[in-house]
Amino acid sequence: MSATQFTPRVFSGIQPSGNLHLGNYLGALKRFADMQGLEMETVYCMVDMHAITVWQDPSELAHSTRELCAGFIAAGVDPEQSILFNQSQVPEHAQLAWIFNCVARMGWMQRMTQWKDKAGKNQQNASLGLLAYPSLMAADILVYHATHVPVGDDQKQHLELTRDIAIKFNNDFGIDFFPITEPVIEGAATRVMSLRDGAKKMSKSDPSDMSRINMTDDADAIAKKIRKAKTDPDALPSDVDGLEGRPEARNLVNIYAALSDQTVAQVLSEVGGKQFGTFKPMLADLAVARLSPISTEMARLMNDQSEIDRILARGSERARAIAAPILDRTYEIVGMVGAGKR
Ligand code: AQP
Repeated sequence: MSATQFTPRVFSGIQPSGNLHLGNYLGALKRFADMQGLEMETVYCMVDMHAITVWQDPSELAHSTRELCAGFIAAGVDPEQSILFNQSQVPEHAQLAWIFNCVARMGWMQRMTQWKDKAGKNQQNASLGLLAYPSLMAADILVYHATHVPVGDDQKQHLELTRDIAIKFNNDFGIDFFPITEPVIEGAATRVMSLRDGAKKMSKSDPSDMSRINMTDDADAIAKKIRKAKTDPDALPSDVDGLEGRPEARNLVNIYAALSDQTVAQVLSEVGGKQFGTFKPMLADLAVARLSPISTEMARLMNDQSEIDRILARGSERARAIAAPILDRTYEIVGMVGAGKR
């Protein structure tokens, strides 16, 4: 069954694993806020159960979850218009993930790039949860029968696996029950790269803080990181083809385009021919103008943590109202006695 036969619904999530950065903002949060205007129900989640697939200090996990909630709201996600909650308060995610663990194949999980990158050479010591991560992600999406999933480019493979799980479940049980979800990977900044290495994705876990712009960085830190960002000696090109083979230049131009809501071609028509010594201060000013109000609002929201907890509890109730009947019907399809009586 294609996603078009279901009521359109958006789902996406972010791990509360600290160091929320510009890549998370441009690849995810900003787009989550924009999708609220598209007349689809929007469901957004702090995926704390994904975060613990690698070690998290308990008090830091709680802090990061609340800070991420503040980040969602400060970036424009309205907790009334959208359903905003943390994953562990909606047990249907884990319950459906178990069913999917029994549908998905080991080989599918072992092929995932993120598993290979994060487990590295030490696979025997990685958590079982890290291997099963994509199965929980499929459950996050499909427990809402979500049809559209806005994510950064790095999540493309996991979304393909979500589709494979839905197709296999539907085939195994001879029923068109789960939608075949559409990934929404669009815009100039679907893959924001490290400021220190244009071949590496900007990431929360990069040991170098200079590699990323954190959403909590102040204006001085943002300007310093952009000033010190790795570049090449040439001037900026005037057309998109001129960025070929220049990953660091491409990255900074992509960031400028995404922050200013322009295409890369529009940006290059404005800045083509300029040296980085001129372009970097322009980018720093733009980044500060866009991010400072967000970090200020995040800090304000973090002053009232009981309000954040209330928002998450209310969002979880609303999420469960959608997820519980879908899980119940799944149990019924699978043949679990007692399903359908809740
Ligand atoms: N660099 C990025 N560019 C564009 N989008 C990005 N996303 C992450 N990094 C970039 C998008 O942010 C959303 C949430 O991602 P996540 O919470 O699953 O975290 P992640 O992808 O694991 O983020 P990191 O920073 O890369 O964390 P670590 O270092 O722990 O692996 C997703 O939509 C993702 O695509």
